[in-house]
Amino acid sequence: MTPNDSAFTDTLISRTVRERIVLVGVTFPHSTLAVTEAGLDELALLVGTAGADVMERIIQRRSTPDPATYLGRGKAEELLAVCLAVDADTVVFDADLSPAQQRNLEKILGRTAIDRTAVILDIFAQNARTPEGRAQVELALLRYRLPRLRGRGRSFSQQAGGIGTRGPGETALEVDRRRLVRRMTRLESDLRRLDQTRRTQRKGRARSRQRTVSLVGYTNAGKSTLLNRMCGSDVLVQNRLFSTLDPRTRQLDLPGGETVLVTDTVGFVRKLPHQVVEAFRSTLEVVGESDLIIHVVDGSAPDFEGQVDAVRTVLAEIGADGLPELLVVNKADAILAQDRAGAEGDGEGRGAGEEARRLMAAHEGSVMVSARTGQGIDNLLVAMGDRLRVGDRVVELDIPWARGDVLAAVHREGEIVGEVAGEQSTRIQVVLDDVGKSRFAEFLAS
Ligand SMILES: Nc1nc2c(ncn2[C@@H]2O[C@H](COP(=O)(O)OP(=O)(O)OP(=O)(O)O)[C@@H](O)[C@H]2O)c(=O)[nH]1
Ligand SMILES: [Mg+2]
Repeated sequence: MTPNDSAFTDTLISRTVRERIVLVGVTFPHSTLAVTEAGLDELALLVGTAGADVMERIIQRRSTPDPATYLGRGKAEELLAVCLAVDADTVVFDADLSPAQQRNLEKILGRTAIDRTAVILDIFAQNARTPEGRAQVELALLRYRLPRLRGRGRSFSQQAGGIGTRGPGETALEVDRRRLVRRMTRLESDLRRLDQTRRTQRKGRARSRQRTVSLVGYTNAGKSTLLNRMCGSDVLVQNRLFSTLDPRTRQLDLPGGETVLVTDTVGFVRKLPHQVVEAFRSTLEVVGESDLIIHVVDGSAPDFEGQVDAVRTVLAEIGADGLPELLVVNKADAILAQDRAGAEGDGEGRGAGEEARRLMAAHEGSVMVSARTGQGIDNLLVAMGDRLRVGDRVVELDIPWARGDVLAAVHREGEIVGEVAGEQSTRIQVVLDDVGKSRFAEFLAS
């Protein structure tokens, strides 16, 4: 892998002026203006995280997207006028643009037109740190860009370094599309190799029956802060979207005496691009294999219920929807502050606590915490232990003295509740989960 081949080459370009952005949303008949507005609010956050400024936003109502330009022709002209008025560099659509729509829009507007996926990929490209994270992001970028190469004129080349254009220069890409495909194949095989290594590590963990817990949640919900609070670690925390891309695992002792491994991973967002989910599949597999999912919700966010749904959608996409889930409403301190402000009469954020309590009432065993102040963390640790133990059962095993290996394994993998020595064998009462139970099935006492 020579550095020049990498899609990251251009991310090093420092932009002295911040890009000026116009956001575009479209409301279709099955949706509402409020939903479009919420989508644009979030897109504005994403754009801000990517390092650009939103100058203006426009919304159109349509029955269906225009196949050529997404917006209607007239609205596209109006958009051009807005771009000229605010001197915008780039237009960002809160939708998926087809490569043809993107090209046509750029022709009409004379500036870069990109979609939500491009913004998310851009943030990922800026945040990727480890070789694996970088390879995953680069692959996602290339998969997104390959169908968009043809005919994107050189007229935008002076804009190199803007959102959605960082990475390999257009000309270079046009020159050798085949080289690009080769690069993708190479990345895929690199990732497979890294995946293999991780699988082996995971097998080791599975053998030792170390319990694994995954922190999942909407981006910026406070997952990394919570991991740091629980495990006394120092994972990067930022008030930015997608600050964590690479999974971090820490060991945690629960009050019940169990030791578990807690993994913090990439945050989710509405309409997480499928290129991202695909590229991060191996990372996200960790989630699918955990014994317990801790779903962290930012209870102070305006639309946390929508965020909960978005997280569940992604969980289903990665096959992790059937796992035991513990709902944790985070930022209790901020919820309280919002309620106080509401009570003092400015109406801002009124009822945040009430809404959070409603969500918790709908999820048995959920807990409210503040990862920042530490409030509720003790309860959370107890709840984790309880939830992990639900899957466990006390079973009785009859193990012949001759099988010292099995005896040792049982002591290692289960919690011994009682043991009675017999003539030929020893009878053990032990807490085992379903996996452990099936492993020692042949020694189950009748
Ligand atoms: N008020 C308050 N802020 C919090 C709390 N927990 C986290 N935050 C803040 O929320 C922001 C995001 O925190 P992170 O821990 O980085 O969130 P994350 O879920 O790991 O985010 P990504 O990795 O970007 O998906 C930071 O500014 C934190 O300081 C909390 O309990 N109360
Ligand atoms: Mg994080």
